[in-house]
Amino acid sequence: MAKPAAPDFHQLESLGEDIKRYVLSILGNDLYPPDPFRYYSGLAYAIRERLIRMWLATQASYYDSMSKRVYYLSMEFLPGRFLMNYITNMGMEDGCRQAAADLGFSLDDLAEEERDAGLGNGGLGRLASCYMDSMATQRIPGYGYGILYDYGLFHQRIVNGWQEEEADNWRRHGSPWVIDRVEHLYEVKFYGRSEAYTDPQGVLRYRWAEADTVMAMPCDILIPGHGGKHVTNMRLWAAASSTGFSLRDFNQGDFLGAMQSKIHSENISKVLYPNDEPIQGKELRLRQQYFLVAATLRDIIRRHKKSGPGFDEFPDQVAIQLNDTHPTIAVAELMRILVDEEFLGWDEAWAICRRTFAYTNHTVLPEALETWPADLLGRVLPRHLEIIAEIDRRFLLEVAAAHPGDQGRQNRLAIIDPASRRVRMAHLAIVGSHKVNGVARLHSDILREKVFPEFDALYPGKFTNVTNGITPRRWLLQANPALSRLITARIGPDWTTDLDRLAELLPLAEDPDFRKDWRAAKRENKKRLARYVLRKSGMGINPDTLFDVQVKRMHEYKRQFLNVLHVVTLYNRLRRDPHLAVPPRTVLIGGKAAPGYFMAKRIIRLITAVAETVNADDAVRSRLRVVFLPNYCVSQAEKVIPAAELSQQISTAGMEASGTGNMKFALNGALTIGTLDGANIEIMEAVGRENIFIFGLTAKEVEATRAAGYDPGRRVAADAELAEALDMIGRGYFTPSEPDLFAPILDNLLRHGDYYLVTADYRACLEAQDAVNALYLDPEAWTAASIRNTANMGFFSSDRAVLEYAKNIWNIEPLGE
Ligand code: GLS
Repeated sequence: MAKPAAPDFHQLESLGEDIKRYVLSILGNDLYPPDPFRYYSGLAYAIRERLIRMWLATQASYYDSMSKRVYYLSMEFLPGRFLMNYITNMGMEDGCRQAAADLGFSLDDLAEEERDAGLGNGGLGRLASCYMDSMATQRIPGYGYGILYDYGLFHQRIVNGWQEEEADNWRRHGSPWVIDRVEHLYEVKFYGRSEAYTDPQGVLRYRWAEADTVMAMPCDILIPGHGGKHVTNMRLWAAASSTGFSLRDFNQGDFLGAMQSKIHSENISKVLYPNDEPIQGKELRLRQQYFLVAATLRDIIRRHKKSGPGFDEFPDQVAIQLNDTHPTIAVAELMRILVDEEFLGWDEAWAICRRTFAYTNHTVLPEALETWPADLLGRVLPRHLEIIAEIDRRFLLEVAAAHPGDQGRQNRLAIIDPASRRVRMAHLAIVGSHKVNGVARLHSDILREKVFPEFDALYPGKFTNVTNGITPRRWLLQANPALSRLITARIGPDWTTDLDRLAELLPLAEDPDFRKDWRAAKRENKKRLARYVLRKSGMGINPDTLFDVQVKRMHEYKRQFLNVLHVVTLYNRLRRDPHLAVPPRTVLIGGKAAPGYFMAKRIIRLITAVAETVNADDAVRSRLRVVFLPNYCVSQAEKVIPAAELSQQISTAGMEASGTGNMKFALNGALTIGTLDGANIEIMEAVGRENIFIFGLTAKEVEATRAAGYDPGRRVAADAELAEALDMIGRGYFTPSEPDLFAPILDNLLRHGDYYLVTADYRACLEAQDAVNALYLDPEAWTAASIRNTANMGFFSSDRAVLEYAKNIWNIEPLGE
């Protein structure tokens, strides 16, 4: 029998009618007056329907192939907006533009109606979303698992120059992308106690008694791969009270008490924690972590049992990737399920665990390496603490066997720190996994050599590197239509799924016509950004200036302050010499500070103060402008990055694990000014030393400088421009009515040793900026360097990264067509 023709899931002909039908039937709205939000929603539902059909087909093919799957466990995903991503990945852009136009709208305006899904803090969550896109595109059978927070990362407003936080109620108007699966609820337990009992065979066993329960409801968000044939999903859990499901409490007459406990339960998925000061003491955060893990493992095991094989084959069917230490309690949970519920022996269960889990470390900042007080963990998860203690006991026997008599080593490696009685989640993750990876070569080296050297010695080969990547679909194809069109016109469309193909652009760097087109694309993006800035802040910026951009979370190690010192120095130079031979510049800075991070918030205030002064000064008016972009988020990044010409990646070397913004900028043809930190090093190797501005201390020099007892005072005394800039900031030049506002920043620098070595790298940074100016004054040479940046970024595709994970860590083959 002939194979039936593949169904056309896209069905563009009926799109316009479908949109109208959804406005009426789902939203319950009139078609008139034509409100853009309604039509955005109608379009979204029409796309959703097509996507669901394709997703069902993909899932059926997974079952048919019985393939091993990967589960990417992450407390954060940062997808941003979905609509345009779905449309581009499904190849429906032209059809949707037409349908929108027929209804009297522009597709871009409809897309602007969508609120970002901001369920992550920054790079770590965005990386998870890029990996989802790449797994779907590369046909790696896998799922993302996370939490459906009601409130994502806060919305940032700038009021009188200061950051203010507002709740991000992103689903207030509903979200067409979230598919609630009310029929698949799981129970998750907390508190209670661990109870020993003897089973009928006389074996001593444990069970979890008198626990509270919360329900976990799965909500799916679909992820189409590029080309639209393969659709996967992330499953995000929402907490629901068990009270709503068993009426026992109500029937006993305690209505308000029951409601109280309902609220308590539902709090679990209420809000994403900003990566603030220590969150380790926060019980709710621990409950969130366990909530994700418990519900996810139930789902994985359900699927595993459905497909047939026993538990000894579990690691051949299941790979679980721990995205940072946040979901590490999964190690103890899988042990609990296998030993207490499936009655496997400890050793057998432990072997399964280790073969199943792998752990990605994303930071070496000591405050981010999670530890939980053992008594808190034991109260919330009593049986898990016992299991962790047993894992620890057995592990320390291993350590003792390898290094007899070395008690110090045992104490350093212990999972439960004997001195503080805190559970070191990174140690649990390392011990319970078969692979541990860092996210850029330097970072992975630092993990092995500095952070976990004794683990590396104990487990040779366990530590490895997978340099991060970004999806070219969102970060070039979708975000930068002008450049994408130009690239595709020259080398064809295959670069979107095979980014190494961009290397075919290299010879075109020598072609003056191509350079002209390249500049025109950049200029179009700069104009688009200028319109956006005008709309959002009422401020005009000139597209014929150098767009110098630093957008990322505010943190001292990322050194936005060093950027400010450059701005102030440039300002001083321009005031002294209005004819200075430098290109006019627009400096754009954006980023959120954690709500409790005093210093980061003050640096935002400093940026806004410098901006006010500089922008009001007629003496430099056409030469220098400074803009703070409020509420940096994924959808804003999509406008900012394609317009950037200079990308600031200037962290203190050794402190930025990888960075991924650095990759997005370079892919879009911005030149990087940066330190030898994180993935900047690999970017430099890829694009060529002459196409990037590298400055400052290396990671090794940073270490040596700190060890030798760095004296910022001497450095400042020897550098008149630096002294002048610091003096202006310190004595209130930019905030005359509050002259002491920035004293804490200067104190940190001058009295507390300048831990982030801003003063140490200042002069080198300025020299690098001189080189930037010189090159920018030669537009042909600048453009050629810009083309070479884009052309050499193939390695940084997240397709490459997930294929490396699949081969070296998950042991999974991509599915065939
Ligand atoms: C981070 C690092 O700080 C970034 O350098 C890295 O690019 C990112 C993804 O690996 O992970 N770690 C973290 O806790 N937040 C991050 O953005």
